[in-house]
Amino acid sequence: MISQPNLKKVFEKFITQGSFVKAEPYGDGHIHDTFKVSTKNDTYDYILQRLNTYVFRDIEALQQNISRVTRHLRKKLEEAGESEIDRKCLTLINTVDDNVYTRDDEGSYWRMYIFISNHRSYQVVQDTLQAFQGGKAIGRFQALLADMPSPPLNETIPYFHNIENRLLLFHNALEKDIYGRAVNMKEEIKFVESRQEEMKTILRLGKEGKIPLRITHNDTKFNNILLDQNDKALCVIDLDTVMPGYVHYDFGDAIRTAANSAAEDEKDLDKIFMNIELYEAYARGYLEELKEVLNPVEKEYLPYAPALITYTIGLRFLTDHLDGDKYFKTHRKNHNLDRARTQFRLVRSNEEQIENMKKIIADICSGTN
Ligand code: ADP
Ligand code: GN1
Ligand code: MG
Repeated sequence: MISQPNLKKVFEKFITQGSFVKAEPYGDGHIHDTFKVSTKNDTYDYILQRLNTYVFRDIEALQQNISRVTRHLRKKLEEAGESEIDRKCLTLINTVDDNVYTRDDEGSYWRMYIFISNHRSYQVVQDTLQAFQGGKAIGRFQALLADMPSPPLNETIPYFHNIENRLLLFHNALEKDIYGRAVNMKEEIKFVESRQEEMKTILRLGKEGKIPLRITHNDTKFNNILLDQNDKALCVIDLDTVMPGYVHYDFGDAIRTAANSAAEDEKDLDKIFMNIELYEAYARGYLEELKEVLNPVEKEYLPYAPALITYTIGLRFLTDHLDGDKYFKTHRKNHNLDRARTQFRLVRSNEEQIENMKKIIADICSGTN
């Protein structure tokens, strides 16, 4: 943990109207060190982040993407005549030397955003209204980014959701087994291997040209979707992985978290299942925004996306457990292993409910319900 005076010093490298009062760790992200800065004599409070350079190797390319994406979103919201735009899209703060990030004396990279005031953020979704609004938020986000002018966005993490890449990294880590942890993962290894071929379906459809690459968010965990005080869609945050992808990645990751009956790291696996009502509510919100845009093959395969992404993220947790917890922040022993087990239980629940999931999407798309 970095000391308070340093946070004040970093804060002061950014251009604001007011002055620093205090900074406190904020939120439940797994990647960056995030602080909320409270101010005085300023319209805003701020989110200050020390960026994770193990995960993001090219900060210049990362910040260039975020700058382009946030400027595009702002323009679209302005054109649509929206009010309170500072709460509806992220705003990067410039530094005194006219950049969108800075470095401290230790060489760490920092960026700052306006703090989205009066928002609600959920680790576990409580009702269908929240799920529906989450779906609207991501659907709208994708629709607003559809006409981003070229050039294409930088790939901030190459092959991020590519399952062939993830399987390769897993098998490499398993072979090395540096920390001798594989011995406690026999069930999980069997689970991974039994499904590795079928999980390549979306990638195959992409290679065959049946589903297009679009601009997707790629990290649609529910706590990256902020709702307002009435639980209405407010702002999609955590734009680090916005880059070309398949819509299934965003749909799948959102269902993984929005329709999970419990937390991502719940240890009691009997508590883990996909809540089909939350799935339906999210899908309705999402497709209300995108039904006219997606092609028939994209729609047909949406029901398979939750299992794919939940499996992929489970695989990443397991790989990080083998690697010695270098990627995701962990807060207890075997945290990544617990997370992986939860994901795999959820995949089973997805699989058990696939017919229902298909019917729901088909009904929404044909407008029969
Ligand atoms: P990570 O990649 O580590 O998940 P995020 O960018 O998602 O980092 O930020 C972590 C948390 O900080 C978010 O889940 C959210 O609670 C909070 N947060 C991030 N940006 C903002 C913002 N502009 N306004 C309010 N809260 C924010
Ligand atoms: C990370 O950044 P955060 O905490 O919202 C990760 C996602 C995982 C998620 C699992 C850049 O999301 O890919 O799905 O943890 N982000 C990155 O909770 O790897
Ligand atoms: Mg996040």
